[in-house]
Amino acid sequence: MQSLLQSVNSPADIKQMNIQQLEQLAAEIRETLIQVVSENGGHLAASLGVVELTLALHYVFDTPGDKLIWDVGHQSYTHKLLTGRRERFKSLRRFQGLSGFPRTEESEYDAFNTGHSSTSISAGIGMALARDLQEEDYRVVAIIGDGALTGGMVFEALNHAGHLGTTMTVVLNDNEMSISRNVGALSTYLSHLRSDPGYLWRKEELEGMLQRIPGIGPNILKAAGKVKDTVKYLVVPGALFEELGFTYIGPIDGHDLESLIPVLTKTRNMKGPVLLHVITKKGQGYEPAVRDPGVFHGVGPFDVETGAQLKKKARTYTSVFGDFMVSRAEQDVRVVAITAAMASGTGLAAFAQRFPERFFDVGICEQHAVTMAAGMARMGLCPVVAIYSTFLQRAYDQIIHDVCLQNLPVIFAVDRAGLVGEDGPTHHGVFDISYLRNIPNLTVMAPADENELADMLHSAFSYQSPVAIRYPRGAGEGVEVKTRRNFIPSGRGRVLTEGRDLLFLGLGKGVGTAWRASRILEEQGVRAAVADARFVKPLDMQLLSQLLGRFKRVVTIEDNVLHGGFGAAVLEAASELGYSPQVLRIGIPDKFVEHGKVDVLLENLQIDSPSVARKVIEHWPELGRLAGWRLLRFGEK
Ligand SMILES: Cc1ncc(C[n+]2csc(CCOP(=O)(O)OP(=O)(O)O)c2C)c(N)n1
Repeated sequence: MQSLLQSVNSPADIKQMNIQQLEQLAAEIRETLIQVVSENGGHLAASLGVVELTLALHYVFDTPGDKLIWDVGHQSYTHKLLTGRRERFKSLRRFQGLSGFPRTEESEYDAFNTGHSSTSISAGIGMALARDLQEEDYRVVAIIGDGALTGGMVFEALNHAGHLGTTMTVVLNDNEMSISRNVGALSTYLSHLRSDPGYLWRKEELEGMLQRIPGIGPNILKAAGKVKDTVKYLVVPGALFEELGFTYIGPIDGHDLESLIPVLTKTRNMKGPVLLHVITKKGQGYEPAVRDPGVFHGVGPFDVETGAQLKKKARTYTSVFGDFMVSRAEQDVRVVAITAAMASGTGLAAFAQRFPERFFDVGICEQHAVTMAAGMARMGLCPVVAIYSTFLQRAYDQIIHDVCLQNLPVIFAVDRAGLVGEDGPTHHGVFDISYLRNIPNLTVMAPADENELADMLHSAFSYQSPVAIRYPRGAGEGVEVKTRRNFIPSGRGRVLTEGRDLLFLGLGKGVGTAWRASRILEEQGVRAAVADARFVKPLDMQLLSQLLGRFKRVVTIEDNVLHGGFGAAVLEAASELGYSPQVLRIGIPDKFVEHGKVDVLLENLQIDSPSVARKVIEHWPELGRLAGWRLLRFGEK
């Protein structure tokens, strides 16, 4: 059969197709998605679930004039294939290739950049208001999952949209899944809507029945407002959304193009806010993904035949955290664990199984997670909140206002700190040191290896004040995690190797980089001391004072932005201590870092070990002369 996908260069090309052709196209798209993601890794299950929905949206709406806003954006692969990016699709998530999320810089069809969840309705309202004020004529459609619907911003936006009455469409893509199974009362509400196709009919029947009751009949709906509300909540589909001012349509089968196309065409001409409830299956069309949508939510390279992942699992920081939590909870009944829809990503799955009554998945609600933890700490529990660095940005005020201002002993396990790789700029965790180290009462630390992470977690429980421990994605340094835990006093760094010519002061992953750079320099006769700062707040002022008294050349290394980061903290401390060393700060420059493998990004930013060693010599040429000409060349390929 001739490939249809090969003939699609823009959405205009699908508008001529009939349903059968669209169905064939859907099958070809699925094949492409599976093939490319099996090689590059990516968000497969969500994308497979919206193939027909995406086709129908592009069939009915006129993009890029009409605006499609993909919430989170991880499900936008089909959209990319249909909007002129088919030939580049093989480069998905690769360095300098297509992004895994919508990017306005990448295509005029991407109406808004997304990556963090629950933003699409707010952005859509903004666009719809701009359209009306500028007297333009286009449609705005926000496509949001039932998982993303649990985020607080969505409620703020729904509340506002209903009040404004602005014309826009919200497509609720309901697959019952967040990354894991969706949680919350709203999720239960949606499942009622899903499971009872007789709702519409029942409502009519019930109203008819009420009309017939003598005495109360005709007036009941008017007179007994409360009764009506109760009845309505029970029987009108989508009453919750209707009450908020939306016209609710659905639920409809999101894999059936024959329903999707006419219903979307109808909503296209409706005034005011409309919510179309679409039911889909995560992973649709690929058995392994349907069977295990959590694993195939964000998956590494895999074997298409079996669905087995190709990379062997090395011991990660995340798993060290997960194991620590289980053993700590065994010893201390006050320990509770909180996640914002990332039970498995944060390593808390085993904890959840073992201690279900002490495990809380709040949905995609980072703010709520933090303030809830504050409440628990206030009452004597020991809450540990595990949130990725990038998503913790959402809860900044809650960290300050609800936790730190009351000096409550909440422990923040800040996973995915530093560069995260293929998910790119929306997901890199490169700001947390800057945004946390200025908060009074908060201790901020970063382990140099897996064992240090376990020791830091262990120690944090004794500090009796808020603590944030930030650690990177993926495998650690390959260090054994000892069974005996060491207590690390607050604000105590350590020297790893002595040296003569310069001091490397590393934080977290920066310690390993420093160590490897020092080995390269050592081979060339330059002797560098290496210290593991461990704390960015409080800094070890005593150790710093000793070291700054001995070293004029200091290199700080971190995987946070340089602005306001660890190196900046060291400069401030040096100034306070009355030292003025020559400081070379290595870290993330003042720009958003693209996607790509972490190693490739580090090399590209010249913050990998060979680049650091080379920079040291460029910065202090006298060290190069000391060691001979070869120094100027190392790091070159
Ligand atoms: C603020 C924020 N927190 C957490 C995440 C991680 N995350 C990405 S997708 C996702 C689940 C989204 O579920 P849903 O919206 O239903 O989409 P589906 O994948 O089921 O299609 C989560 C928790 C995120 N992107 N943003």
